[in-house]
Amino acid sequence: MTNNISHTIESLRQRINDHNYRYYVLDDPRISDAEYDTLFAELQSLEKQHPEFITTDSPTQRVGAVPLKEFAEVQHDIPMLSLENAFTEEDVIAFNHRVQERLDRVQDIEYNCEPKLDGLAVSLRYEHGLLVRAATRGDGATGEDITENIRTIKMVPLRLQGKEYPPILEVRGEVYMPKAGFIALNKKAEIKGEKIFANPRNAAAGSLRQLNPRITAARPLAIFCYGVGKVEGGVLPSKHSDILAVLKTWGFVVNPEIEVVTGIAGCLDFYKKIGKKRPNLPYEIDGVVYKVNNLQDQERLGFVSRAPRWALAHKFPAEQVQTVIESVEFQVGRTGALTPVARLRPVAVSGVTVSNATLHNMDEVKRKDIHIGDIVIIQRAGDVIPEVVSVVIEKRPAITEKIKLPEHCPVCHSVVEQIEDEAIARCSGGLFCPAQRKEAVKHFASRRAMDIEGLGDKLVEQLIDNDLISNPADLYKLKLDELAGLERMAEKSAQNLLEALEKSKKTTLARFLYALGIREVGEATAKNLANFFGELEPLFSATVESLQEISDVGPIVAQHIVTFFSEDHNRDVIKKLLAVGVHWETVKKSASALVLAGKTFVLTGTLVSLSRDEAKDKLEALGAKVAGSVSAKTSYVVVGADAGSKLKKAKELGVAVLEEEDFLQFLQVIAKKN
Ligand code: JCF
Repeated sequence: MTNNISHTIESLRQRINDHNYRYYVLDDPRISDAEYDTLFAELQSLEKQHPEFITTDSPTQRVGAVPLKEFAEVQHDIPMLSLENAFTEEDVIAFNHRVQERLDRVQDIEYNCEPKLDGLAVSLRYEHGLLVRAATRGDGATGEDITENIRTIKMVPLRLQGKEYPPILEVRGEVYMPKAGFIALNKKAEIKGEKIFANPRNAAAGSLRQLNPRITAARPLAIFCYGVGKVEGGVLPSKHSDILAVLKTWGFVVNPEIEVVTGIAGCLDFYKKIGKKRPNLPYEIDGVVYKVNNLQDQERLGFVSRAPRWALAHKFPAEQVQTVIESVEFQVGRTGALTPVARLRPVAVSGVTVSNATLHNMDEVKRKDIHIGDIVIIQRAGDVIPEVVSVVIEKRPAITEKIKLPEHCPVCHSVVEQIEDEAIARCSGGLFCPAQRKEAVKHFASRRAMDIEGLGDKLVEQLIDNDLISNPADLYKLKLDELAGLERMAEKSAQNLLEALEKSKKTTLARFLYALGIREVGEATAKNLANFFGELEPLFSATVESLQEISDVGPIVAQHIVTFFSEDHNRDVIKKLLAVGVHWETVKKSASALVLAGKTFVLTGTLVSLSRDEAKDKLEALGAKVAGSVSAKTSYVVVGADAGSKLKKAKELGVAVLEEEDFLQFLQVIAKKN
């Protein structure tokens, strides 16, 4: 009897999954919504009577029961790359040239073309056909575990169709919010007086970053899958387009606009065709993506730092509109840089009201000959801050005002320095300048830095304006009553903030280094520094020369790092941060970052001041290999007393020989370098 019921339940699930597949993947539903709802209700009722048969992949189980406390980190098996951008036809032609050159091919290349969605890249991991984990892209190497939220998206199969899928399958795609859903969501939010999202991308991002999957479930999210990541135990087709076709058979939704074309002409035709269709597509796109279709070719092309050489995002031009510059203000950034910002008569650009635009710097103002009162063309491209493209000179009014760089910082009144040959003017006030303090603290607290939840920009400004803090270390000294005394701050939020601060103390060296806001040290460089040094202390005495051994660190960044750590103020803040309990686990140095990586040592004879094992440990800790016999590949032979045949062999082969004293000195020098 129970066997019978479990059978009925299972067959209902199959039918529902099949209808889902027909609806979303094949776009060919066979039953009405009402009939579908009936099946679904039937399954729900049976599962209610027999909860022992509920499985997590049942279509009724998309929404998890409890909200999460936080998202766990997910390490991507294969990095999630981003795409190189092209803005002009020339860029695309150059891309195709590079591809042909690298492949040593004169024939036209076959490309897989697709619309480029403006959403969020995610990774979906299936084990034996069941969805086990979904993650955001994050920085490409590490993302956040958003499994519970992804499960709520009906277009994502919880269980794969068919049988031929690999036992381990990671599929990648773009989660987005369709235009209609976005408009409906904002309408509802407006009625309820809730937050309005600026655009569908932000709405999709905000919806996926909910700790409570019930909220995500109520948001109209969708997905298009565009590729695979880690695959184990199965063989996939050898063309990208065929992989997409097989993904469809397993239940993944792939964009129906995707086409395979030949050569650059095919790509540009596709671009034009999709550009025409763009206003009528039910989702926002910001360009198209071209991918070399042959996977063997993809492999040969490889990738550069963050993007594959076999793919290109060809962006649509940003929407441009005209408006008036009503005034210009100068903003002071984290590093003291003064940025002229135009206050505009508000206009709508790609669905967003814009009232400010950056003028970048005074060189740009001069080059574009921008005056206050001018009619200008502004544009907004993706996430980028709106910018002034040009002045409509024939519409210039009789009276306009020239834009002048202030002599004194608008915030702290310190002298403004303009270094010759540098476009950027800076406030000389350093951390005496509240603007720089504010920006430094905002950066310190940000999600990719110390990730202090609840410490938003407005609050940082309040804290500094009220003299409650003057540097990041002061944050950790804040008291409940101080916080609760602030305007618009409830006791509960104050308590939450203190908890978030406490939580943020446990961090990683890479995050900490990034959080310090050293000029030109972004996340990637911070990570490289952390991997290379493994701890903080060596950075205090690192030199411009030694820093340049780290990948991505050139002379300028190296100088910024040295300058930063040589400033008393900065050392002091770091000391205070460590004293209040900011900490991290020691980073295991990656072997290739160690100074003796790739070097082989042979130890022979009796050493006096340390045992051979100790010597071996020391060498290995610096990345060296210690071998038993001498060969042409040996880098150094370390000889103690009574060394025999190995010393002789070293001399024959011309391998460098270190006596004990030299060796000890060598170790000392090297240890410093590391
Ligand atoms: O639609 C997209 N935003 C999109 C992003 C499409 C793709 O085919 C992508 C991508 C990011 C990386 N492919 C890669 C490799």
